[in-house]
Amino acid sequence: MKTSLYSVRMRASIGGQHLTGAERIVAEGAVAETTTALTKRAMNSAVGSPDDICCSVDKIDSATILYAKLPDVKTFLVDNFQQGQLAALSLLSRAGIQKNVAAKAIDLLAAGPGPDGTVMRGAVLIDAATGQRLEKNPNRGVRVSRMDLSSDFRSKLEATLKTAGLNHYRVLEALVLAGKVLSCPGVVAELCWSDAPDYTTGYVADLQYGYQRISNLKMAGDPCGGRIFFVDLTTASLQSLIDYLELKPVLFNAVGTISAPQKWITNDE
Ligand code: WAQ
Ligand code: MG
Repeated sequence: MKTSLYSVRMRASIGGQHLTGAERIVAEGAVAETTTALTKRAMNSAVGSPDDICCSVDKIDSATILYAKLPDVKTFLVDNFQQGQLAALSLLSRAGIQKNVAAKAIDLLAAGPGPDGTVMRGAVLIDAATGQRLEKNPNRGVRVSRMDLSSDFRSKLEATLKTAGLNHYRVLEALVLAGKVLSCPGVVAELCWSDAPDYTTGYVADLQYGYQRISNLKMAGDPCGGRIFFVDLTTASLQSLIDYLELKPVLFNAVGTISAPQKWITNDE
């Protein structure tokens, strides 16, 4: 009989604010060690010791798993975060997001998208056509879950990313998350940068151009960050988008092309 797979999810908070989270899909024999590893990660957060850590484990119906290929990876080097945000604006606009909607989204992440400029636990959903925010709870947002690498592919991807100089765990995790988001019917593009004060690289992802890293999207030391998913409600309903992002199990078993970093060239039309 095939081994059962389990979704393992962790989230931790401090002072009522999101601190860290992670999601994995692992074989039944690896559930215990995975919850330990994720709990350790929360306990060792640079920000402080969490007030609470929540680990959930759910069995996955293997018949519902989508096997998919990760997006291509590009890296654009920018001189400062202002230029990085202009690059994000340009890449979002190329993905089909109107400039005013994209500019508003960038300002929202920079200000902290949660209530009173806080960090959200999940992502903001924005209607790509109108710029309207769609998530029901602006503190929680939509949390993408139930995605991972297939177990025999993990070491291969780690080696590939290492060769490309991208062996930070944040790259691998964000690439997997962006891969799942892009596989969701109705998603047009994603904008992300970390809430970790010392991690300034972020990305814009879309189906055509893939995972496009931008070396600097915020001032070093800035604790704000987040994710915004731009969605097309003419091709998918809000509920079907949320259900897919939260519940559909997606396992990646192949990588796209990984390009060498290139300097961002401004191409104002
Ligand atoms: N679903 C939805 N939103 C999430 C999730 C999730 N599973 N995990 C995190 N977020 C949101 C949440 O609002 C966080 O505050 C925000 O994203 C940032 O999370 O190629 O590390 O874990 O060099 O800080 C991107 C660039 C790094 C990596 C992103 O995000 C690279 C990162 P963080
Ligand atoms: Mg994280």
